[in-house]
Amino acid sequence: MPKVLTQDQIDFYHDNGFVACVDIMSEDEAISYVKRLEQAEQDFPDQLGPSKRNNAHLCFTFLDELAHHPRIIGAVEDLIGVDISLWASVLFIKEPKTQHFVSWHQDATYMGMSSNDFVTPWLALSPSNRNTGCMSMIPGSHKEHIRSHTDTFGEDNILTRGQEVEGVDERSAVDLILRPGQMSLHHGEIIHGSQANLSDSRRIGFALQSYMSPDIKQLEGDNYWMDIQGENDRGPASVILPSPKQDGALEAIELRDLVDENLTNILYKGSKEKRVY
Ligand SMILES: O=C(O)CCC(=O)C(=O)O
Repeated sequence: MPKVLTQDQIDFYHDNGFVACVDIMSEDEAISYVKRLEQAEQDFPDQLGPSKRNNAHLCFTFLDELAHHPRIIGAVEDLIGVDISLWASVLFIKEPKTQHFVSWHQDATYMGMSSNDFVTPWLALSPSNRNTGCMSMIPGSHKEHIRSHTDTFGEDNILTRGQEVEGVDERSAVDLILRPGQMSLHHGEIIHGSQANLSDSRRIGFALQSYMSPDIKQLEGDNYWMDIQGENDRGPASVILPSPKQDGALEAIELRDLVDENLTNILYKGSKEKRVY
C-alpha cells in the first residue's frame, strides 16, 4: 500500500515522468519556512546568496528538516522503494521581476550516475505559477534517454552551464502550478525548464536533487551522500553526511564547501567555463 501517493499518481509518474500537486504541508507552514529562510539569509548572507544555493540543507536545520520530511520521503518511497539516500539539494529562488529562467534540460545529463532512474521532489514555498515562473515538463520525455545538450552559459539562465536541449516541442509542455506547501516529483531524465518571474514576489522552490536507491552508484567525483532511511551501503569510499545541529555552524559550512566543490567538478566536467553556482 502506497504511503503518500495514490496508485493513480504513481502510475502517472511512471507514464509521464512527473507528478504534481502533492500536498506536503499547509500554506501557513510553508510561509513559516520562508520566514526561517529569510532569517537565515539575514544572519548568514554569505551562505545563502545566489552563488550558495546548493546543499544548504547541510548547514541549515530548516532545510534538513525538509530533506527528511515524512510526507516528502513517503512519496519518494512510493516511487523508488524504502532504501533512500539524498545526493544534493538546490534552492531555486527567482527574485521578483527578473529575467532568470531555466532552459529545457534533463537533470541526469551531467550528474554522473550509473542509472538515471531517480527522483527529484520540488517543494513550493511560494506560489509557483505561470506568472512567477513555474516549472514545465514535457510528458513522457523520460522514456527517450538523454538527448544532446548545448552549453549556452546564457546570462539569465540559472542552470550551471545554461545547458539546453534543442528542438523541444513546447506545445506538449505541462505547467506545474503549485500552491505554497505543495510539491511535484520528477524523473532524472524528463525534459523540463521554467520561465522568468514576472510577479512582484519571490518564487521559492526547494529541489531535493535527487533521492536515489542504493543500487544507483556515483561514477564521477567523490561520493557524498546523506542517508535518509533503510539500508544504504554505498561502499567504503563513500562519505555519509551528517545533519546540521544548528544553523550556520562553521564545521557544517566547511563540509558543505567541500561537497559543493565536488558537485562543481562533477557538473562542469569537460566544460571550458565554470560559473559559481
Ligand atoms: O526551479 C526551477 O525553475 C527549475 C528547477 C529544476 O530545473 C529542477 O529542479 O530540476
